[in-house]
Amino acid sequence: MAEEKTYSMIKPDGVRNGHIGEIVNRFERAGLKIERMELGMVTMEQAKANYAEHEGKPFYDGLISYITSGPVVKMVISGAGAVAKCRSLMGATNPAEAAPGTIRGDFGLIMDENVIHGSDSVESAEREIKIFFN
Ligand code: IDP
Ligand code: MG
Repeated sequence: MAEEKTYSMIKPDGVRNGHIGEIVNRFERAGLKIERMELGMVTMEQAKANYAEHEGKPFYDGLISYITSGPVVKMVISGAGAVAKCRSLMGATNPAEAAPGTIRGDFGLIMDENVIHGSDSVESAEREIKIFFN
């Protein structure tokens, strides 16, 4: 499995509900390495760039206001197969369907507040890391 970097972000509800430590712990326990980590707001420009593929969808405006609504934790995470490993630890997009034991399954209830973001490919990761850590 190739060494990879991925971008992950604990979303405003995850930070607000006090899950930073638990989530970081899960990544580390899985053997992934936290390369960079920063608590702060997502700017409107970063939000639009990160979610460009969803522009025009019914949930887009809500998604942009949600992701800019409060502090997030921005992370660069590395390890063998880090992109897929991170997505597997996160669980399904909809917390209502995410398996127990996954981050979204354990800490989320609704699609509008699904706790965490993770890049969906190595190419997305490169693009997203540039957006958040220029
Ligand atoms: P992902 O985060 O698992 O990659 P995507 O389909 O790329 O899922 O959607 C990006 C984000 O947009 C989701 O994490 C979620 O916050 C939000 N989202 C996606 N679909 C919906 C929806 O139907 N209602 C509300 N929010 C949604
Ligand atoms: Mg996605």
